Amino acid sequence: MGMYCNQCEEAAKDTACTVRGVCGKDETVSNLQDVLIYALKGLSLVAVTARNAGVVDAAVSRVLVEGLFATITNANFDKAVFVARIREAIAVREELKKKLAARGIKLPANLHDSARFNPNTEIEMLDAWTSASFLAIENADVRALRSLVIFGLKGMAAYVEHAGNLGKRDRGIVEFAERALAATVDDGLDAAALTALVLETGKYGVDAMALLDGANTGAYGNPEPTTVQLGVRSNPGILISGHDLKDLEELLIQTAGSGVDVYTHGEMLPAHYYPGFKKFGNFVGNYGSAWWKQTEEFDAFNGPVLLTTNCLVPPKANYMARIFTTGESGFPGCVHIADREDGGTKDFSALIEMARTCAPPKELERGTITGGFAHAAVDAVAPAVVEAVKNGAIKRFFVMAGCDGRMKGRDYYTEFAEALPKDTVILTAGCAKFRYNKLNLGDICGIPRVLDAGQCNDSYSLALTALKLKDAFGVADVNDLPISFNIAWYEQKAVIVLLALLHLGFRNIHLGPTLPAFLSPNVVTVLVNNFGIAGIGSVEDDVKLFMGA
Ligand code: FSO
Ligand code: SF4
Repeated sequence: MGMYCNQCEEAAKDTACTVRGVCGKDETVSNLQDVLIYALKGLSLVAVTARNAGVVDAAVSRVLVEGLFATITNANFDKAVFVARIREAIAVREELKKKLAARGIKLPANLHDSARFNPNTEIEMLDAWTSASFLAIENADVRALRSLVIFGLKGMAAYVEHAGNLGKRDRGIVEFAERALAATVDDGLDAAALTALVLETGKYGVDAMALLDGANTGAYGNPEPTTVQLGVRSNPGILISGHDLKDLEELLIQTAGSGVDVYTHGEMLPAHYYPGFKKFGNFVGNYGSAWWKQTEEFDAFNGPVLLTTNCLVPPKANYMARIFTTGESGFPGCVHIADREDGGTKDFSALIEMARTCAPPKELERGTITGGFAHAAVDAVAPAVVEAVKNGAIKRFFVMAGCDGRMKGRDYYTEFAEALPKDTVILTAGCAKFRYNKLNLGDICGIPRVLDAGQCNDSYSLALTALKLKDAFGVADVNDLPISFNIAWYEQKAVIVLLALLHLGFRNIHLGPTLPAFLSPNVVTVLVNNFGIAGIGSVEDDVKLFMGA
């Protein structure tokens, strides 16, 4: 059968995974994910017609958002989940068709196959893969532009789902997702129209990140500068990873007073910066580092581990029984904690019971790290920052947001951070920070040289910070500020962050460690010529380049 996936930075040979994913995804899961996206395109086609006729079904947006999110790199490795989601997408599509028929509204006679195919068994679904695969799109530029839109939508869906879990929704974003997915099967759209759609995806990416920022800060307060413990205590613990703050809140409420401590891993670290979580005495600190270190770190933790989203690395046998998934994450053989009912909560009692039987976590390190410099906190220190720039104490800011990954080439980011002149400040967000947030790079007049805004979605905060600096310095164009962008990417949330930054007018963004394999040479040329997108070189050359030496 074979597979074809190139949605992340670790695509095999910088081209595509065609036999098995570097991430561990097998061909069946990969191809079912493609077929699910195909089913969502067909659902979107029907939904756009229905919406134009005033017929709206709430199930459509839920199925779209959950389905897009579930196919993100390292989220879900369980083929049964994808078989069920394909069936559900088709069932919702057919229900919508019935509603249209009842109103006498006709769909086009030449309706695209994605809105007509109707597989039921796994084998029938896999038979549809040839039509569903990106390989079915012959024109390399069209394939690249459609990939940019679809991968951007996947990242956007993750942020929309987290916001939705906190009760915040935006109809405009979901309507756009429907329209954009439907457009990716419209062979009448040329490269110019698809490029416009890519840029429009960035606009809705900004909206999605703003929605999630409002949801997180509305529920848990504005992140504030915080010192986070890296050591361990003698109680048994639960380790929580991923990005979903609602899951964390419910876990903390359910573990309070239980004698079980809670630690964060990876992208959950920034939860410590929110005032809303500081009242929990058993919320101890952060354990370990970025997602790709989890095989050693989860083993050493000794207690149960909750994955609320990606990035999940296929668990090793020695700790697999302690891995629990929830939300869109999943792995066959791991216990999946069911979604909350409307108005209800998730039930984490199985983790708490298991934790009580486990040894406390093994200490990996001691000390602290500091973060919490999201937009409100930066507002508070803005006068000091502006003064430091004006008096020459700070020469340049480096936005080094994004993702970490396991490939050797990512040592570049540690070495780059170390090589930067001492009068520069790093603005970071996302798991990319673990490459340099324990380096002890010092401070400038009390301003830490690494300012961590939070998770990857908090790149929005970094953009707001830059836009505020633009006002403070009275420059007309944000690109005239002493700010350089050297961003590390890995999966599809980074794609939507990049498109959002382009929409906000940021230019000359350097992207590494490699440029996306899903881009065609022509699309790379457009990005280079119109937006100044560039790759990375050697640390020495890049520091000179950025510092204008
Ligand atoms: Fe990292 Fe994974 Fe947050 Fe991504 S844990 S790589 S961009 O999922 O989402 O930064
Ligand atoms: Fe390969 Fe990345 Fe796709 Fe996994 S998600 S199959 S590593 S390209």
